[in-house]
Amino acid sequence: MGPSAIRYADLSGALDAAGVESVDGGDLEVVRREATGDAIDESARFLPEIEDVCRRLAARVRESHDAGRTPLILGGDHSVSIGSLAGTAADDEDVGVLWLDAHADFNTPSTTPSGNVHGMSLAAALGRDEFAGMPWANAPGIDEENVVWVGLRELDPGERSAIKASDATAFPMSTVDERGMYDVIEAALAAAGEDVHVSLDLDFLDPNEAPGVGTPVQGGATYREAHAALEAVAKRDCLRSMDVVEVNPVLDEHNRTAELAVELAASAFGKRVL
Ligand SMILES: [Mn+2]
Repeated sequence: MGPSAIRYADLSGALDAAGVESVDGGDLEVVRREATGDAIDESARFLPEIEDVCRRLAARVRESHDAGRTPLILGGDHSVSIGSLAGTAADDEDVGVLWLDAHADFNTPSTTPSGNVHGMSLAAALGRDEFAGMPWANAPGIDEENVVWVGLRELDPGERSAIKASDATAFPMSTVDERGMYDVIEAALAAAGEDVHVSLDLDFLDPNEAPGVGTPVQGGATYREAHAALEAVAKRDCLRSMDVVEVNPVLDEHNRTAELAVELAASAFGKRVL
C-alpha cells in the first residue's frame, strides 16, 4: 500500500515540477502475506519471498541504469533495499550508501530480536555473516568505508557491536544535535563518495512529522532537517539511485507521510525554491 499512497500523493507531478522526466515502472508482483506457507523461518521471516522480489527488483534497477535513468524504488518495507542495492552495485561498483533511518538495519539472522528482514537489509547487501552465503542478497563491490548512517536513535545490542567493528560511519541523532544537520550530511556525503545510493526510511523523521511508519521512534529529524539532507544530495549531484520506504498508509494521518515522502524525493532529485 505504501507505493500506492506515494503515487496518490502525486509523485510524478512533484518530479515534473522538479524538472525530472519520470517513467512509472509499475509494481513488482509480491505474494500476499496470507498466501505464504506456514513454514516461516523465525530468524529471517519471509526470506524466500523477499529473495524472489529482490532478484526481480535488482534486474529492473539494472535495466533502469542501462537506460540512463536514476531508479527511485518505492516500498514497502526496507527489505526492498537488498534488491535496489544489488542492482545499483552491479551497474556501479564504486557506489556508496547513505542510510537515512532511525534504525541501522544491520542485524543478521543470528543477532535479530524480531526476525524482520527489514531490520537486516543493509547487513544483507554488504554480505555480512550468514548473508555471505546468499549471493543474491549481496551488492558486489560496496566498500563499508563508503556506507554511512544518519539519524540513528534505536539500535539492538548486536547492531551496536557490529557497527563499532565495521568500517562504516554512524551519525546518530545526538551528533545531529551537536553539529547540525547540514554539517553532518556534508560529512556523511564526503564519506559515501562520488556516487551514492540514498535509502530513505520515513522513520528517519520524527513521528510528529511522519506518523505513518511501522516502527516510529521519538527524536527524529525535523521537516527542515530532512529537506536539508536531501537538498544536499541534489546539490552534490551524487544520486545514483534512491529508496523511499516504510510508508504505511494504515498508520498514517490523511496520507501526510506519503506526501512528505513525495516532497523529500523531489528534493533529492533537485527541486529548488529558487
Ligand atoms: Mn529501515
